[in-house]
Amino acid sequence: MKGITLTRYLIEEQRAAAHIEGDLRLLVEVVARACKAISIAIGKGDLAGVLGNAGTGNVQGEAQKKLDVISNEILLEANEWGGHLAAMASEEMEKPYAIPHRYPKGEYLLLFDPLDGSSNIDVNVSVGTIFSVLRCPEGVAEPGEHHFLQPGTRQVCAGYAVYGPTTLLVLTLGNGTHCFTLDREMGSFILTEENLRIPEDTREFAINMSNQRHWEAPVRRYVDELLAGKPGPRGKDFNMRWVASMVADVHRILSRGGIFMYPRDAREPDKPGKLRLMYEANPMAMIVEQAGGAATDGNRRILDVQPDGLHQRVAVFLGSRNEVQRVSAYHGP
Ligand code: P6P
Repeated sequence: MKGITLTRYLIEEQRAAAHIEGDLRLLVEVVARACKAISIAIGKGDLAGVLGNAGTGNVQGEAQKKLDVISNEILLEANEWGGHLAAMASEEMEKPYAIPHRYPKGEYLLLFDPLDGSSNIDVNVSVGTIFSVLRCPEGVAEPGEHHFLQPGTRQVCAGYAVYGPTTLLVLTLGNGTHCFTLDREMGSFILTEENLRIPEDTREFAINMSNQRHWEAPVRRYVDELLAGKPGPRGKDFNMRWVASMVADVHRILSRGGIFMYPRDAREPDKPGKLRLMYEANPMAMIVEQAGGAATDGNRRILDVQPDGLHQRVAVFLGSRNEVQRVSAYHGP
């Protein structure tokens, strides 16, 4: 398995399963190349003056980091000319990005959170890029926002790059979840783990405990039972991790199991949660399910949610299947 580059993996997948049309292979390679460029930009940090706030806000009303803007531009510039996309959508942009008329269009829609967890960037904690790929509906030359509003089950590809001690690319094309490590000397992503599997049970949970008083009853019950440990109803002790960078928390869960939770809470009762469905929850849910895990919003499978807005938010419970099923069961029918 060692030494297989992303390019070779995609060519062999295309030959074996033919479920990867040529343009999808090109799309994945272009996104991977953009993630390499983002990794390099992040790695320079203060030396390149790319830390700190950009002095602008995004559609979410969040202050943009300089690297949020830089990462978004890297992904747009890398993908707009290749002829594989009909349009793009980003957490950093209110409306979809139309492919300039000077370039050919393709059949895919690319959605991304260019730099997830960017509040961590200034304190040198792992951050990442999350992306999701949908098909553009037949015959649509100028896709609008509504053409993106497809349930997560329609994704043909999902992945993330995590910029940590190493830069990793985790990818699914619907045929398992696989991990590639960036060989910085070669400049290539090398297949380092094929068919990742999330253990069905775990002793580790990830949630921002400071919000505990704002949670709904089922989440409070579930977490209280975890905290009660061996003497409590679960009969075993649990450990907790919270990086506050979804990509880092999800990658740990893919690597050794766990449950990640960002429930809705009373701080903003009109919002169903903090995380965004289209370019955070959906791609992560596909990646996790392809690795044998589960992902719900407490009541429904995340991938089944019919979107009604490009930037809509959703509650997220994902990871080890038996734990996700338990906390979802506490939410009732
Ligand atoms: P909190 C990062 O801002 C993010 O969108 C996710 O990556 C992360 O899981 C979550 O928000 C952290 O939120 O409220 O704990 O800072």
